[in-house]
Parts: sequence; C-alpha cells; structure tokens
Amino acid sequence: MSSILFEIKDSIGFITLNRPDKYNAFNREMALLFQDKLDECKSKEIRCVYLTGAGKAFSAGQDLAEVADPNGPKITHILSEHYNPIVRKIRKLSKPVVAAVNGVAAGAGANIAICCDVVVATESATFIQAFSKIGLIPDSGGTFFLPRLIGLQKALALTMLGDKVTATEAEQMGMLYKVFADDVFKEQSFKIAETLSQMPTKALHYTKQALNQAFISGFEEQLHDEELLQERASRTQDYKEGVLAFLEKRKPNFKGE
Ligand code: T3D
Repeated sequence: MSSILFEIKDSIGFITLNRPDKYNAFNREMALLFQDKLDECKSKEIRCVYLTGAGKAFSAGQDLAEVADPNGPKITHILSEHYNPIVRKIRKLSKPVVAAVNGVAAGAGANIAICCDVVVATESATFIQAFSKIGLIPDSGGTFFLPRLIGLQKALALTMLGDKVTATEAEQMGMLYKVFADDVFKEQSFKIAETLSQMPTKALHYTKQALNQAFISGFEEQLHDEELLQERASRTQDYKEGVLAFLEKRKPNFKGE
C-alpha cells in the first residue's frame, strides 16, 4: 500500500497521508511522494486540494525510527529535501489547500497542517509542537506561521513547553479556521473543499498570493500588490461571469478560467 493515497474527484485532489500504524509519521519515501502529488495538483482539472490522514492521526511528524537509523537521512536533508519543499509547494500552489485534521497533528505534521489555506479539525484532534520534547526547534515553517497565527507569547509557550492543545483551543487561538463535531467532520470538511472547487479559482489564487505577500511586505508594497493582482483577477472569465450572474440574479457558474 502506498504511503500517500491520491485521487481526483469532482475537481478536488484528495491527498491522504497513509502510514496509519505509524500515525502517518513522515519517512523519506512518504515526504517525496507527497511532493510529487502536490506537483500533480498543479493540473488544471484540480481546483482545490483536500489533505487528510488515514486512520486515527493526521500526522505525528518525522518518523523517529528513521532518524534513529544510522543509514537514515541526515537532519539537514530532512529539512531541505522533505519538509521545506512540502511547505513551499503548499504555499505556492495556485489553488486552495484544505487541511482536514482528522486526529493528532504533531511536530512537522502540525506545522504542515497550519501552513495550509483553510485548516479545519475534528473535535477530538489535538495539536502538539512536539519538537522541544526531543531537543529540536520547530521546523516546517512553524516558526514563521505559528507566531503570526496565534501571537508571539502563545507560540513561544507552546513550542517551548510542547503542550498538547485541543482542536477547540487551537481554533480559539486562531491556529485554525473551524472545528467540527467528530460525527460530521468528514461531511463538513468535504463541503468546504467542494465549495472552494466551484469558486473562481484564479481569484482564489491571486487572493492567496496577496495574503502570502502580506506576511512579509509593508503597507505601501501591499497596496501596490493588491492593485496588480486585482487587475489580473478582473481579466478572468470568472469575473465576467460573477458580475453577469449577479445582475441576472442567478447562481454563477465558475469554470476556473
Ligand atoms: O531529526 C528530526 O527529527 C528532524 C525532523 C523534525 C520534524 C519533526 O516532526 S520532529 C517531531 C517528531 N514527532 C514527535 O516527536 C511525535 C512523536 N509521537 C508522539 O509524541 C505520540 O506518538 C503522539 C502524541 C503523536 C500520539 O500519542 P499516542 O499515545 O496517541 O500514540 P502512540 O502510542 O504514541 O503512537 C501510536 C503509534 O504510532 C506507535 O506505534 P506502535 O508502538 O503502536 O507500533 C508509535 O510508535 C507510532 N508513532 C507515533 N509517532 C511516531 C511514531 N512512529 C514513528 N515516528 C513518530 N513520530
């Protein structure tokens, strides 16, 4: 069985981390395969990506048996070849990536989840910045995203203490968008992906670009980028369709063009 499951259905690319007996911990094979699948999601037929984990966990981060193996990959390679490319690919993908956190998300697993565009979790899921417990610092973009999402104080405390936080606490802190009760989580998280897959994909891409940029640029630069990206969005077919549908009082039929 492959460590990553991939399926395209109704314009959605479904990626499932699939090492359930290891709580979907990342080994090299899984990290590289995940990158391949993110590349496949560049295809025009995919308008939204839905990322989740198989079994009980979302992901327990790095496979610690692999790093303990003297023949396993070196830590510098693990970051430069596994996690950093994954996080870059998610942030640069020209369509929304929904992280559907179905269970515990620890270490790199937690930080890959929170770098996604729309992060939702099932009520029983938990988030752990597990790094300090094994003598590491947060990676996979965690030192960038976490303080921006939840503020410096909470980010420092969570990463230093390595405390487990519940999905509801994570939502209250701003680490994620919404928590759904366990019995409706699948259905509700699919619904979000379905909605996104029918929206004006190019406008969502430019929105993602503008918000990515907002993290690093100043006010004047941001206004400039908004002008540029809005002009691009206004040249799409979906923009024309959106305005026309509004004027004709009907539901728009967006095609991602
Ligand atoms: O050098 C580097 O490491 C560089 C890379 C850094 C990136 C990182 O992600 S560092 C952080 C690595 N992750 C962790 O430290 C988390 C380790 N796991 C845990 O703390 C716990 O397993 C959890 C809190 C995630 C879940 O706890 P619990 O009690 O619900 O489950 P469990 O019994 O601990 O785990 C279930 C199974 O998954 C178990 O297998 P077994 O004994 O039933 O055969 C366990 O060994 C396996 N598992 C869980 N996490 C990992 C793992 N196997 C390998 N690597 C793991 N990270």
